[in-house]
Amino acid sequence: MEQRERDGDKDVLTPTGSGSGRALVIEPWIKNPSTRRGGGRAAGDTRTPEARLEEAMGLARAIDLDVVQGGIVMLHAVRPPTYVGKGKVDEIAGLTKSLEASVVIMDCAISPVQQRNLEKAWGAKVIDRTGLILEIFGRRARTREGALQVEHAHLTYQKGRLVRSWTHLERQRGGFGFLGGPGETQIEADRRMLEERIARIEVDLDKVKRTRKLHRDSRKRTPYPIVALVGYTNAGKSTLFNRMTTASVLSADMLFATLDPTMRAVDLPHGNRIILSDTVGFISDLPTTLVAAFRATLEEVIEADVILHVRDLSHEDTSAQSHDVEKVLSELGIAPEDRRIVEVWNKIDRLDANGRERILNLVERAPAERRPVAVSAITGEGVERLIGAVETRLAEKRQTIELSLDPSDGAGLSWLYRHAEVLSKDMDEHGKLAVTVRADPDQAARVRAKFTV
Ligand SMILES: Nc1nc2c(ncn2[C@@H]2O[C@H](COP(=O)(O)OP(=O)(O)OP(=O)(O)O)[C@@H](O)[C@H]2O)c(=O)[nH]1
Ligand SMILES: [Mg+2]
Repeated sequence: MEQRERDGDKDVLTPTGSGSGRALVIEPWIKNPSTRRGGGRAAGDTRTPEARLEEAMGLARAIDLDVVQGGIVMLHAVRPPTYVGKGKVDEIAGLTKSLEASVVIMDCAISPVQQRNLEKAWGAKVIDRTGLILEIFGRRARTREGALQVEHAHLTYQKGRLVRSWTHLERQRGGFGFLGGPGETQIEADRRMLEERIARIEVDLDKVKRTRKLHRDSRKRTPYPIVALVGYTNAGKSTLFNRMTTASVLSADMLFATLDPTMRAVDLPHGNRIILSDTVGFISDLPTTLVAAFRATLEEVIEADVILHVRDLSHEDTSAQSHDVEKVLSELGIAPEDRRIVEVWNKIDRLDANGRERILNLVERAPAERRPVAVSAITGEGVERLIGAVETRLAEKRQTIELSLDPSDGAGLSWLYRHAEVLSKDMDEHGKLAVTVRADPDQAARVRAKFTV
C-alpha cells in the first residue's frame, strides 16, 4: 500500500475538490429529545447546543478550515430528505453563497442521500460529525499503525453507508465529501473494492500489531509499570505528559493534537521507573467503528498499571466529557470503579477563587482511595502530588517482604538493592540485619526463592 509521510511540513493534505477552506458550521438541535435519535446524542447528555456548536467549530479549525460562521438550527424532527426543513435549506444556501463557504459542517449524523441533497442545494461540500472526526484522525496519524487504523475506520464507515445507499448518482458524485485523506483513492471504488481494501489493511494491521505486541512483551520483561494518560480531547494530556517527562511532544491548542500513543520512561522520586503513555483524546459520539479501530492503540491503556484520567475542570462540560471518557473506557473493558484509575483535575489555574475552593474541597472530601488530584499542567501546581499518588498506586500493587540477613552477606544486600526497593534495614537484637523490601509480584517471588522466606 502507499505509505503516507506525515512528518512536519509534509503533513499537508490539501483539501481537494471545491475546498478553499471557508466553512459554515451548523448545529442541528432537535427540540423533542425523544426524536433526537438521528443525531446520535447520548441520553442524559446535558450539553447545551451552544457548547456543542463551540466544540464543532473547534473540530473544524483542527483541520485548518476557516470557520466563517456557526449557527444553531432548531428542529422539531429530522426531515428525511435533507435533515433540516426546506426553509432552513434555503436560508443556509443563501448564507453559503454570501459567505463564499465551500464546506458546510453538519454536527450530526447524516445519510448519504441527505448529504447529496444538501450538497446540491448548497453548492458546497457537506461533512457530518463522523466525517469530520475521521478527517482529523487521518491528519494527525503519525505512525503506520495509526494511519492504517484511520484508513480502516474510514473505509468501514464508507462501506456501512454503501449498504444503505449506493446509487449511480453516488458514484458520479465521487466519495462522501471528505476533504481528502485516507481512503481518497477509494472515492470511485465500489463496495467490492472497499472490501478487498479493508481485508488488505486488516492483514497489514495484524502484522504491525504483532510487531508491537513483541515490543510490548519485551517491555513487559523489564519491570517498568505503565502509566497511561487518557481523557477528553484538549483536557491537557500532552501538556501534562510534557511536564512529567520534560519531553517535547506536540502539544497544541488544537483538538486531537495527539493520535498515536507516545511513550517515555520517567524516573519517579523514590526510584521507580515508569513508562508514561500519552494517548489520543476521546470525544462525544465517537463512532463505534472508530472505537473498534483504535482499540489496538488503546491496548496500552487496557494493560496499564495506572490510568490517569485527565479532566479539564475549567470546562463547563467537564462532567459530560468525563462521562464520555468513562463510556469509551467501558467499551475497552475498564469499569469506572477500576482501582487503576486516578482522576486528574487539570487546569485549576483557570478557576477563580471560589471555583478553586470548591474544587479543593471536593478533593478533600473524597475517600482516600478515590481521591482526585488537582493540578495545573501549565504552572506545574499539584504535579508533585500527582507523582506521589502514582507512586502510592504502584506501591499498592507491590508486596512488602521482611528479610533477615547475615550482616556479612554484602552480595545478598546488593542483590536486593538491584532487584527490589529497599525500604529499611536495621540491625536486630540477634545481630541479624532486618531488611524490608518492596517488589512487584514477580520480583517478590524471586526474592522469596533466593532468601527462602
Ligand atoms: N490554563 C491551562 N491550560 C492548559 C493546562 N493544561 C493544558 N492546557 C492547554 O490546553 C490546550 C490543550 O492541551 P493538550 O495538552 O494539547 O491537550 P490534550 O488532552 O493532549 O489534547 P488532544 O491530544 O488533542 O486530545 C493547550 O492549549 C494547553 O496549553 C492547564 O493546566 N492550564
Ligand atoms: Mg494530546
